Amino acid sequence: LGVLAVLLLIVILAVVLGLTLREDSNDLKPTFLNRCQQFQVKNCQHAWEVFQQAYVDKDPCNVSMEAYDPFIEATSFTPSCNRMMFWSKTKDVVHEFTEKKECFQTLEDTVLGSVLDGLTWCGKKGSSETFTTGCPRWTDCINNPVRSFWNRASAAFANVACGNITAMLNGSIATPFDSSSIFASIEVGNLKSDKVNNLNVVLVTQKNVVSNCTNQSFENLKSKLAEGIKFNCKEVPETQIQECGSDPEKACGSCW
Ligand code: N1C
Repeated sequence: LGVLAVLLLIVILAVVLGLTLREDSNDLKPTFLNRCQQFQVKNCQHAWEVFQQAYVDKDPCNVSMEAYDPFIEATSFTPSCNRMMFWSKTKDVVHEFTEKKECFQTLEDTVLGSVLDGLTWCGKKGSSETFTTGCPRWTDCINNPVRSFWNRASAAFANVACGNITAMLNGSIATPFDSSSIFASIEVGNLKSDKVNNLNVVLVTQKNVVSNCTNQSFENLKSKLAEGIKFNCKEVPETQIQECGSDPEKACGSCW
């Protein structure tokens, strides 16, 4: 009886371990659905299926931005004018701030950006599966599923932007407006002058300030902005942004 009990225990352990490992090696779908359900989306299962169609059964270096068009349509959202926040090389400070204070909305605060933030995925030719390992990295090839997604989603976010918009850029690097970034190469060119009045750059500075608002790269930014969209820039210490985020008394408009 003792031997049987031990055998049974081993079988149970093996099954439990097997199930956990399986979920670990392919956890994109549950993560996607869980995050999707935090938003008022009617049909998250449908959104998942439309999303998958962009890259399954395809060479993972040959997925275009346009492949995500149906998914972008399925998750369309209403922009909150005057509250939209763009960023480049400032991901942590931006999200720490938007999480604490509901002054601004980044792409990751919408269902479209939230469901895939921080994740990696790809398909394979001849397979109907989604993989989360062995996928091309960001620079391995241009048309990889993750990069094409962020390019497409960012274009959609910028396309509907309206009112006064804000962008947090990094003052601790030599080129805060870097032409290879998504902000520079996709978002700025997709802003529409009939909807956007002002682009307010918040240049986040740390102890050692490397660039200020007179940085040469901002000339490049201004030249890429559609005529009619005004440009503003303000240098703001990172500590000031963090303090304002944690201070419930501070109004959104008085942070910088
Ligand atoms: O290339 P970036 O920044 O300029 O892209 C940031 C810009 C933001 O304004 C967002 O609206 O583009 C949008 N965006 C995301 O929302 C996003 N979430 C997560 C772009 N990239 C995003 N990621 C991941 O961050 C993505 O996988 C890529 O690798 C980085 C880009 O960050 P960056 O170079 O600081």
